[in-house]
Amino acid sequence: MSDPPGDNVLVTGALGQIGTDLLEALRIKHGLSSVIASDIRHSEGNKIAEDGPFVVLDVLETEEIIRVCIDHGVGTVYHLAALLSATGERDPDLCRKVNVGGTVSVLEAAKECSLKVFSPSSIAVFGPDAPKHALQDSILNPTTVYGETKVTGEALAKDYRNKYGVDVRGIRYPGLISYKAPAGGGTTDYAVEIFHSALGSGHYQCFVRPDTRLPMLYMEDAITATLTLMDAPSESLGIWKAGYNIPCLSFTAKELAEAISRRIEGFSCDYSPDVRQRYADSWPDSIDGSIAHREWDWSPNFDLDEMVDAMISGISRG
Ligand code: NAD
Ligand code: AKB
Repeated sequence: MSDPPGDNVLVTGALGQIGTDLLEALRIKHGLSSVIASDIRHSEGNKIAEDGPFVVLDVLETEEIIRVCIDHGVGTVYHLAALLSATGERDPDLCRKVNVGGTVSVLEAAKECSLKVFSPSSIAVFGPDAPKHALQDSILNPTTVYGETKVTGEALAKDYRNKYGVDVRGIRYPGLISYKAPAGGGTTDYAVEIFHSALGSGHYQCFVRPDTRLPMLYMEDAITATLTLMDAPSESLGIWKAGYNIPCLSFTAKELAEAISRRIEGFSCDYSPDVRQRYADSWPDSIDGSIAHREWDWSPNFDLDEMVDAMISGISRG
């Protein structure tokens, strides 16, 4: 493989929930001008993206990705552009197009320019036939189109590694909880929205049942996991490097609401499940992240109470 165009970093889908936090962390780590944010949308209003280089980039345009990488001396791509589960199930064709097509474009650019790639997967790779505590090698039979695109993404990553030597790494992120950007149209969005409602009106109408238990993680932990994986020496990573289960939290919607009630007097939550309940029910309650822990030595810092405290103080600070 040839040398990459440079050492800079490109983030696709940078205006989204993860991109907003990851961009900030990458700019602290590598320097403001070394990290190029990109999205199909313009950056107006996103303070973090506007602070450094930004390009409008559709991930379906392979030649454009290659041009940006050459022009900006990029060596590593964090590929976050995608449609999440709720939005994806509303428009399955677009979900396949963006999630699978976008990943192919980024991997083609990586092959062409010798780029290292981070391409996230999701706990949505699992379906109802996986154990409720899903292991790294549990069966992948998702019943959502979004989940199918994530299984395909992991398979593509393995294929580009085996055939072309592209270094692609990924994490099966659980539901991520953060306050710097809104959640982007997923099933786990209730775990973010509930905080804004609690601090705003004092009431939240939750779109899943109170006993809905899912794997979750505070965003700061997800960012350190991502950077730790990308910094890990290649030889320490085994066959799962395209989609690691990671150690994370697991709690029900009711447990989350109760943790918030203990901190915000008068907060109330009622439950009115919609179609997203079906997606949540098809996913595991928790995942086993012991392989990730062993291979690249990572575990979360925030438990449920610490996450709730951090969210309330983050939103309250504005
Ligand atoms: P998000 O929806 O908040 O952000 C995605 C971004 O992609 C948006 O800013 C959107 O404008 C952009 N985008 C959409 N189509 C595009 C295109 N054609 N070209 C360029 N940009 C495009 O999503 P997120 O929560 O930041 O998720 C990022 C990645 O992490 C996705 O692959 C998602 O599946 C995965 N993930 C997220 C979570 C979570 O809880 N946030 C959990 C598991 C996996
Ligand atoms: C979603 O709910 O779609 C995402 C995910 C778990 O992949 N947060």
